[in-house]
Amino acid sequence: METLDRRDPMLCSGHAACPGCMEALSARHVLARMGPDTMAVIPPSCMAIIAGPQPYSSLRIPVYQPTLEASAAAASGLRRALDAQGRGQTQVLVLAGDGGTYDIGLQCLSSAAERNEDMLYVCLDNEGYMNTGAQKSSSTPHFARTSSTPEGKPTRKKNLTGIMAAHGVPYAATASVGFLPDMLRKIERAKAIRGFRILTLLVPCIEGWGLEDSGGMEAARYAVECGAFPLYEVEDGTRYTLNYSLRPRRVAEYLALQKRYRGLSASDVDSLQSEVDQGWAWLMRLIQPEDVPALP
Ligand SMILES: Cc1ncc(C[n+]2csc(CCOP(=O)(O)OP(=O)(O)O)c2C)c(N)n1
Ligand code: SF4
Ligand SMILES: [Mg+2]
Repeated sequence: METLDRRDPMLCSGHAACPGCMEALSARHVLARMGPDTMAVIPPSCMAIIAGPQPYSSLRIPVYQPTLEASAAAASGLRRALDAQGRGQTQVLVLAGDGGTYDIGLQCLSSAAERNEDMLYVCLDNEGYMNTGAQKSSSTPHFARTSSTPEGKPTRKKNLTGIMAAHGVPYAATASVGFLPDMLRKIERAKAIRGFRILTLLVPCIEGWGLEDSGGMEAARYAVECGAFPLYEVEDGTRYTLNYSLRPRRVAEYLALQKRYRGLSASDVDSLQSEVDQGWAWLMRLIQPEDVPALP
């Protein structure tokens, strides 16, 4: 499947991501699908490092770097300015990390969603404050070791997609570069909708998760396959659709790929499995029966 224009990429090579980074790969696909008539808003994050400073930006489109807490407000202002110039067709795309989304930017994200601002907000969720040394965020999963929770995070990961769907926004979805056709379809779908849209992409972090340089794609697939990161989409806050209904792996297999869970006790592994099972059961209660894809 040819998905990227290699002759004229929107994210150029030579950028500053770690080798094997799933965030750069995910962003490259998002940008390729959004096309050149797009303006990006990128708060402080690994993505801001990957984009780099002007005039050396690795992106072929204009980039506005606001403060960490202000992405959705900055994107709202950009949207209004473009509309005032008669450029309603230009897409406003936020590429923000989980710290800037689940935590520090949540207030203005919620406000922008409530106003149904016309933007695509993409959360590049690597489950921690990675570019400042892998501290925990409220997206970090239970028990994961970070530089600020060296004995393991004592609380669970926040359910961002559930929170954003509860705003009744036109489109909220999860996606993963490990399931590329599904992710590309969701980008296209979100691009075609007007109003507030949010995609949360799980991006395994080589450094912060303690993965092999070549291990990002495997972790991206295992996260979905064990049910820790279900693929689903929500329209207008009410219609939930599950996009991958299988669960061929145990959570333990996913944890074993990552050094951030090294030495986890068997009872903690069981607890995590139960939490993932509870999250899955919550989702199943919201899915309309006809939306569950048949097992192949
Ligand atoms: C209000 C505020 N607090 C802290 C910082 C320092 N800071 C810059 S980037 C960053 C980490 C952001 O984490 P995340 O949004 O998850 O992006 P990632 O680095 O993981 O890609 C922090 C804490 C800041 N710029 N502004
Ligand atoms: S720290 Fe993680 S997310 Fe950031 S560039 Fe490196 S691998 Fe990518
Ligand atoms: Mg992060």
